[in-house]
Amino acid sequence: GPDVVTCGEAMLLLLAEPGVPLERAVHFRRSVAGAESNVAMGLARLGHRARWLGRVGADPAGRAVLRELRAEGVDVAHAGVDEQAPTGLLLRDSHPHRAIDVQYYRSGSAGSRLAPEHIPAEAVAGARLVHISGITPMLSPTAAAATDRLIELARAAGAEVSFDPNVRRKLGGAAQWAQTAGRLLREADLVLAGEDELELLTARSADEAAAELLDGRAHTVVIKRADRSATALTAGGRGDQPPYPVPVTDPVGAGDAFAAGYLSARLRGLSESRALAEAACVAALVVQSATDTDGLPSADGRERALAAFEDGAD
Ligand code: KDG
Repeated sequence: GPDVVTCGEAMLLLLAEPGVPLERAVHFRRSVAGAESNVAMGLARLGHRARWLGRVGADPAGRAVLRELRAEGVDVAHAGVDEQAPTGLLLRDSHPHRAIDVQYYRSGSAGSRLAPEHIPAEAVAGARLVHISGITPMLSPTAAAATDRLIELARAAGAEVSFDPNVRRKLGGAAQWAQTAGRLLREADLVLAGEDELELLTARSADEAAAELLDGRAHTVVIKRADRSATALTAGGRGDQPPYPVPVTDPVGAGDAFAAGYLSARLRGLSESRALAEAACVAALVVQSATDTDGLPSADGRERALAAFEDGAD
């Protein structure tokens, strides 16, 4: 079985040629988007057994998504096909110095029709970690119920639950995010969240939110900041990680890469400070290339990059 299970909506990504606004773009590159499938891909590249759960349509886009995930070594044995609804589509452009224009074509998609009955217990059996994001429960009430079922199954399997809110304002208003993803924050053993996300979801400062979560179920809260630094808070104290200075080509996917880097280190039993360094390293590699996933390193690539970053810091 897999070490890690993720669950969400994977979409076909059409990425406009660099620097060209979406409505002017002529050439598009086809790739796969989806925060949770990105994390699965990141972990698979780093050598872990990662499974993605979710639904695609019975269409060419769905077959392309599953083929790409499979080719990356992601286990899609329990991914499903919806005969009645299309695969979600994401159109975006890419520019290092302005906000990226993201257009979703996903309402009523196969992925958003995910429901609890699509998550069989055997899909989670044996997993050490289940990673979820706030996107999935925002897609539909049935997808929210599927997320709850996954958490129940994780508990039954003795797996840890990690959670990244992944707030995307196009998917709902602040109140809806606070309600839906706010609840999941309190269900997670490990939280990886943006400072602004913690503020939005809890109406408190990120430090106050983290302290409350640590008083509850969470053993670790990692706060990611706009300046790309990160802080891990645990019962034992705090650790800070500066960002590795790299030129940013395409920032999308940085959070997923950070999660994959961090979770990989924790799965390997490494220290909190090493996990933060690996997370920052994997994120720094992803933002230097196009798409959400092109720059995701192998374990060897991560080691070489970390060594180079540490050299550069001397
Ligand atoms: O984290 C990157 C994601 O935002 C992207 O892949 C698309 O999952 C996605 C979403 O819902 O925005």
